[in-house]
Amino acid sequence: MLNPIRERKLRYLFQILDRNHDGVLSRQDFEQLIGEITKMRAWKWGTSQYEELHFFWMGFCNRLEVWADQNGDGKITEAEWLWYLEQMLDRFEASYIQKAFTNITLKVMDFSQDNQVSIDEFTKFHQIYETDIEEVHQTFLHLDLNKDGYLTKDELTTLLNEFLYSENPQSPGNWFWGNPDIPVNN
Ligand SMILES: [Ca+2]
Ligand SMILES: [Ca+2]
Ligand SMILES: [Ca+2]
Repeated sequence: MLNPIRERKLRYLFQILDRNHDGVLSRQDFEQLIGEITKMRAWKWGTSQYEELHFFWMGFCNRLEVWADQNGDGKITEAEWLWYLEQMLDRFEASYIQKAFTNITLKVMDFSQDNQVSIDEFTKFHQIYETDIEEVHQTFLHLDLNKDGYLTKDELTTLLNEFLYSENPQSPGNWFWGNPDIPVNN
């Protein structure tokens, strides 16, 4: 059984990934996500950045279709998502997925390509989600563990790990995808 704090975070992540808001995850959501990011970054089809982003998210989508979609209807329900993650996160492959995700996330947010994410870059990235600017700044302050004004790969690695595994309601990584206290719709 997933601890309630972890379950709440993973349900929150499900909602973020459900880009077309139809209550399930499907290829459409991942195609839309890739479209949103590549449009924002002006990454053209065929460039290495586009390929890497596409490879990660469609690879993740394929994985969900094979391992999480229990009834094979091409739609991952929230229950299937939680069932899959609970098992996958305890397996060794989880560390590979986390590493690939951290690398691609850093590239997506690092407009200046100096291998770290400033608050301006972070804000620019969150325009995709139309998140309130105050909320974005508050999120950044939680995530910037050493308070130097930048998110580094080490920080993102620690934060993602906390998001996925921490059962402590105070862990900064709970903020990885924004304010974790926003209620989850049913
Ligand atoms: Ca969807
Ligand atoms: Ca940067
Ligand atoms: Ca920092």
